[in-house]
Amino acid sequence: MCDLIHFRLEGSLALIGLSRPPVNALSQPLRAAIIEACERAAADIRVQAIILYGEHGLFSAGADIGEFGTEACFAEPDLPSTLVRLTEIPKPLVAAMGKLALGGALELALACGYRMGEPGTRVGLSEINLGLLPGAGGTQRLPRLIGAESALNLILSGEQIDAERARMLGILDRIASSAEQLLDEACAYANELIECGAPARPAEAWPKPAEDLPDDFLARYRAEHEPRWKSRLAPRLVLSALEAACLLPLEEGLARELALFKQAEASRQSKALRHVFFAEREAGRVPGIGSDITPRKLDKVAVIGAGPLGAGIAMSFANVGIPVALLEPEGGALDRGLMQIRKLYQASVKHGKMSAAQLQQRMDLLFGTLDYEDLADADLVIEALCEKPDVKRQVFLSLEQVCKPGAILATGTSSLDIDAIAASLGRPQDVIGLHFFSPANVMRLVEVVRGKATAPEVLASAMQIAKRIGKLPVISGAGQGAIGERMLEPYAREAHRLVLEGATPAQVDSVLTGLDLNMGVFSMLDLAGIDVSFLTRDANRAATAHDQSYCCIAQELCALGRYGQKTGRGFYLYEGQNRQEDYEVTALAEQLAGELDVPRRAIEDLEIHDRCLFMLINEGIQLLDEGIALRASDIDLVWINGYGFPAHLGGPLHYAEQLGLDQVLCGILHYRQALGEYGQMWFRPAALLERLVAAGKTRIERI
Ligand code: 3H9
Repeated sequence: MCDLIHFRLEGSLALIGLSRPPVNALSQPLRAAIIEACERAAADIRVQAIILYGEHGLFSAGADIGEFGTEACFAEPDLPSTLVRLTEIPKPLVAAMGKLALGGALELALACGYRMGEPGTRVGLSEINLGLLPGAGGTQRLPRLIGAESALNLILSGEQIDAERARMLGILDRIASSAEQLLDEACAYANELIECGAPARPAEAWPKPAEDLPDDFLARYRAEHEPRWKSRLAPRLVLSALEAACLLPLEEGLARELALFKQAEASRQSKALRHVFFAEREAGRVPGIGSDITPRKLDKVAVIGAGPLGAGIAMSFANVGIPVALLEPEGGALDRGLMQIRKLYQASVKHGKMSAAQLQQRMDLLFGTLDYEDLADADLVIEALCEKPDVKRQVFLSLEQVCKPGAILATGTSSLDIDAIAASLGRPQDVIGLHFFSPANVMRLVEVVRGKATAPEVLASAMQIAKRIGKLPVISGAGQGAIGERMLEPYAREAHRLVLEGATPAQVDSVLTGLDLNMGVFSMLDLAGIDVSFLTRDANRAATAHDQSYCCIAQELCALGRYGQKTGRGFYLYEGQNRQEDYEVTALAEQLAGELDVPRRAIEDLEIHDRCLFMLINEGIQLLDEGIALRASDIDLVWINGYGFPAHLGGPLHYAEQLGLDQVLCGILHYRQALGEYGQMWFRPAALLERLVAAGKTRIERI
């Protein structure tokens, strides 16, 4: 038997251990080995029951994602037929599911007649996160086990549920007393099955999965949920597969599921989401930071600034049990910040997401202070104040005086150059940027900004602590803003200019949300505060002074005190939850265009798409060329997780590859000509884009 399987006999039992670290992904060789082992056990007259388990504890993370899009995915034996073969074995199969059974792994367990977990086991059909649907029987066998409605919810959410919930739903028959006991207790279970003459597979709990549901259940479900799916394909295919489970015999349902799975696997959306999956794993690898670098111990954290951003950051640490000092120079603001945190936790208690005792534990970890001296023993200090260079400089000078040697001094700046901050201090090696996104207790992304002098172990520590608090850290080089803000600048500039030339904010936003972005530029600016982006622009005024039209509408709105949602008026008018177009903004655009001699015209949606997106993409490619971003995929992660770019488009640079790099270059050159002086000013293709197209490359990489 090959290395991928450990096979042994114990009395009347055959024990088949999957051994393909790290996660027993069900690649073609492992599938072949599973069939071979199961058939050997089936043919052995001494064997009366078979146990499948994970040799190193973990059961399996499902199909091998690296095989999708390649011939290996359906190379014989493919997963669907492997599992059909297992269901035909006339002896009871018990899946002993240690730690994790996701996607195809849960389908493997569903092909076994009996299933057992341990207290820490998590199970789920997570294919939807990869733009797929379960393709090896999950959409057909799960509804027959737990009913159509529960199965649909599990498949569409991609949620991983714990062992107890899996048992309540009927996915697990039993839970072992501990992870260590799982295999022994699975053997005992199998022996019981033999003793009582249990069939190889028990009767289906839900032979008619939709029996207790109204006839129009699926149609209503679709009507209710479809708006949230936007243009995603996979949820729609899941519904079709569930419909098959409800209407067709198993064999026909499996055939239908397979056809739908193949459609999803071949789709651009799934390709994009698979790109995102591997991008997330890649982002954690930092050239030059290997296992020889020991991160510093970070047990005590301090956050400066109790505004919404600082409060959210403080909560992220308290949520994982790390004590946090929250400093605010003004007592009233500190009280408001702490109160806000309590309110957010109270809302979680109300929604059943945490207990009152947990709320208190977290509040006990938060310590409000007005005094810098209280930060003397902090291992990591994160400044989260407004984007005013002088304020930040002053804060860092204070920190330098009070913080112990070796403490990491982090700035949460989105737009200032951290090298300039570090240069004014005597310990620049301890300075780093940690750019959180609001609301920081919810948003996953943290840009970890590496200054020229940042010590490798400071970088390693920052990456480690960000992961510890459940964030996705992405490394960026320093400059006027990190990856996200640098790209936001030309994208937002173009949106503003389009309004000056004749588009409306609502038209621009609807083109962007039509692409499935969470928000358009102007809704985003209104939410974040036009005054906040004013400060960012102000810090970078010299670089844009040659263009008088540069974001001039936002400048005027700011001067009028129209800061966005918080003042009830910005690019839009707000009344309670309602947002309306504001014709005064159009009038303002007309007036400014007249003053600046910018001709106004009707603007096509395609032009809005191309100008905003091509400028975004071009800046991303430029950042890669400058080495600010380590990888194109890091840029995609920043925009997906920080700016609401749809993951099923794979991020802006993956999207550019789908559009065709030559098309993007062609578009930029077109507008460089078509927009006259303005085009000459801003539509300059990144040198790397030109090199990539000249070299006939279709992927974005540094060359
Ligand atoms: C499916 O099953 C389709 C079927 O219905 C039908 C088929 C016909 N494949 O994340 P980590 C690698 S769709 C290949 O860093 P963690 C991962 O790349 C599949 N590789 O660790 C990494 O490699 P590296 C449904 C995989 O502890 C290493 O394992 N399944 C797979 O934070 C460690 O991973 C899923 O969607 C895989 N399936 O998280 C599960 N899984 O070290 C996807 C992991 O070289 N996986 N790797 O970078 C996960 O959610 C997480 O990886 C997991 C571990 C929770 C398992």
